[in-house]
Amino acid sequence: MKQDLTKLSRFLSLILRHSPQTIGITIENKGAWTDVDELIKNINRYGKFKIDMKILEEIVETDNKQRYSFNEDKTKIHANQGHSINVDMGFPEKIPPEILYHGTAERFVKSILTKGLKKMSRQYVHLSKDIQTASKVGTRHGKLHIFKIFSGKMNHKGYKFYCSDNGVWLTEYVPPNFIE
Ligand code: HQG
Repeated sequence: MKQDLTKLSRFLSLILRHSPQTIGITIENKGAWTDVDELIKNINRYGKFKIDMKILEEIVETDNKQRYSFNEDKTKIHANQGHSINVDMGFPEKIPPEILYHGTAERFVKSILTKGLKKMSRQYVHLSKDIQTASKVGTRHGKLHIFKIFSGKMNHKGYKFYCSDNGVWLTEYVPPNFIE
């Protein structure tokens, strides 16, 4: 029986971004890398999924958001972004486009307009380069609301921006006056 790779990919997200202790592995602080052999061994030992190198390679290649990547010799793997555990991804600072978008749920709108966009449980606030991507992100939370973010103006004022390898824009905090 072919197992559901989407479910396995979600489980990988949980392990590589939020909770490596679930299967008893460790994640390096620098780059958030983890050992591939150990990951495979421990996922299998955990018992919920069956995985080998071929399946892991398939997930890395086909994941719809390109969430994961290997190092050069494929001995290590990491999630490209989205961590809640404290890791140093070493993202270089990058000049953002003038406008970025943030998709969220309507029920958060009032709070966001008062307090600004906060990173909540993650390491950064996540911003999207287009409305379509922001719609997908926001719909996960409920009735969609999309904010326009004046990222260019923020950057001019000294706010730093980063872009993950899979194209997600990241920043520490967005104050209300840069949100529309
Ligand atoms: C909201 C997915 C009230 C914020 C996506 C969001 C993304 C506030 C929620 C990535 C707030 C946090 C991240 C405030 C922020 N008051 N609510 N002051 N400030 N919020 O999941 O951006 O599929 O941590 O609007 O594609 O939704 O996991 O962040 O609704 O790239 O790969 O608090 O996760 O990628 O939710 O999504 P999240 P997000 P993956």
